[in-house]
Amino acid sequence: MRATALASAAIIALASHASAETIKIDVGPNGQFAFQPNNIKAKVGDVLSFNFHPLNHSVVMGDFANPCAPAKTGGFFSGFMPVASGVGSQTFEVTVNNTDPIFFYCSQNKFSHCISGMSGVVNEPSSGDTLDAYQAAAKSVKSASNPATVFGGRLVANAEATSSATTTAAPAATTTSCTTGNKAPNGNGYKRDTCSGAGSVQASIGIVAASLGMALLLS
Ligand SMILES: [Cu+2]
Repeated sequence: MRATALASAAIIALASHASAETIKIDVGPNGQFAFQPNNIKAKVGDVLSFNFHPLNHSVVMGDFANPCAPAKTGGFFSGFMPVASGVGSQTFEVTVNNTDPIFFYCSQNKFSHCISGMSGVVNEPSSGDTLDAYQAAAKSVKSASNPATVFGGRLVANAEATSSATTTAAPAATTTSCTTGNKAPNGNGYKRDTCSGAGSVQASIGIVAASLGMALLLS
């Protein structure tokens, strides 16, 4: 009996591993402030693939107890993904490590995305901490927030974007470097205009420092 149970467990583990799926979640499709689907069943090893639609959305893992705020421990943050048309040049992919409920939301405050219901859940409890309860509580939140930096997932070239986006292919590398550092805190607007700006600021500081060094040497 015990051996059979162990064997079954092993088979189930193998089977679930072998059948790990990528679950596509559209972020803001058709101009809606919503994730689609927003109530997902996932098993360990599955990958959540967030596919960004126009406007400037993000996805952040939160805790049920604090709607529209980042999870106190662990979690993930995609950064803001400005998309003019079609879908974003990169998806954000998060591997599911356990079957605990995962609440997630969009932290865009322009038009209050999370507060107006832009959130979702993976492995929703059957009662109590439900997505309905999360979204109801979100309505009384003043503003959404997100971590300072992108973490907890991978930015991956979006195959869906390559066919329609002739102009986004080249800037993709710039986007990648921005998301790891400078992009995140600047997400309240609809433009990602600070990435190159931040670089040039650093460059100017470098020049100032060099000039100071020169001045000191010369004095
Ligand atoms: Cu949003």
